[in-house]
Amino acid sequence: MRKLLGEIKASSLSAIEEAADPGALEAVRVAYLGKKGSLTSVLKQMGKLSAEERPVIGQLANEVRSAIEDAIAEKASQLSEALLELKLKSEKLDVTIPGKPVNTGKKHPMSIVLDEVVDIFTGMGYSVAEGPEVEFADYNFTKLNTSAGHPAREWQDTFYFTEDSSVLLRTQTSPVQIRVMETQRPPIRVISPGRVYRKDEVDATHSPMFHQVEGLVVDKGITMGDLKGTLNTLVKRLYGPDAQTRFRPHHFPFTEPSCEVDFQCFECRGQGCRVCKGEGWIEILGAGMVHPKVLEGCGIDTDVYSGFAFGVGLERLTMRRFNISDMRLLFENDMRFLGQF
Ligand code: 2U9
Repeated sequence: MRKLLGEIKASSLSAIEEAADPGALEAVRVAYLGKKGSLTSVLKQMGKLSAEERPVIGQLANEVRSAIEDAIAEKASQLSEALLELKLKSEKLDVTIPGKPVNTGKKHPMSIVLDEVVDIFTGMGYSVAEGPEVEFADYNFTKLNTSAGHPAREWQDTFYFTEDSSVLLRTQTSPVQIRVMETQRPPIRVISPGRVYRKDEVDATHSPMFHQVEGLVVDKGITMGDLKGTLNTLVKRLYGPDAQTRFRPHHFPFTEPSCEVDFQCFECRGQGCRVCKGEGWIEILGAGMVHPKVLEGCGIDTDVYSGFAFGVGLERLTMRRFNISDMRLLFENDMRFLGQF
């Protein structure tokens, strides 16, 4: 048995030495130390030995077991080191390679301008009001002094949902302000940005969907002077302190008196050029004093209160701000265009 143990030791140690990978090493361990391993079967026969031989052979067997276990542990650590070495070599990392550029998004030019407009008006104490894009004709037209039969209510101008023309896609954000006046008492200072819809063919200056920013102030003693001061502030903050404005009489059903506001052409300073089509002035928004019928319809006493309102197309504001000649560029989402802002 002593001889057998010696052979087991010698053959196991050489098998361990030859194991090329962790799998092979485990196979060697099972072959010698496993339940049916050669050392284990020798130990099982210890009972057959005489009382004198048993402790001697037992000690020898334990020494052989320890030697095998130590050799396996040593080999395992050698193999894992070699494996790590191999991995490090094959996965060599070049920290000097420049990183891949990360594409960060940018604000859409209309968002840039809208954020500026919101900033300008919230700075003057206004809040921002929003409302539904699917509206009642009552709110979009009737309450804005635009009664049945008015040309703006024609089927060829407005997207209606119902045969009786009572539900539509809003053509302006004014209904939002009607709701504000119905639920809040003056003083009122709101702007209402949002999408609006009109049956227009797409071209360089028209789209069936566009964005408006409307504003409304209702308080005691509000005059056309407040309106002019407010819109001058808006235009100068957007287009620079030198921007000049011009107020022309106009007509809207919901304001009386009404006006259109132009600002002096930035290209020719009023001389007339290609940008302003020889006019010297560029139309930018519409405005006026809120019609007394509109105020009364919302339960506001016109003996005590008056108000002004204005409306502006955000696309037009953006096109003027960045000198963009075609509205379609704002909707096409071409990154070569949008990346410039
Ligand atoms: C209430 C009462 C009155 C909003 C106004 C305009 C004049 C105007 C146009 C600008 C270009 C529409 O986007 S556009 O096509 N808007 O000219 N809008 S006054 O008047 C209101 C709003 C709310 C309760």
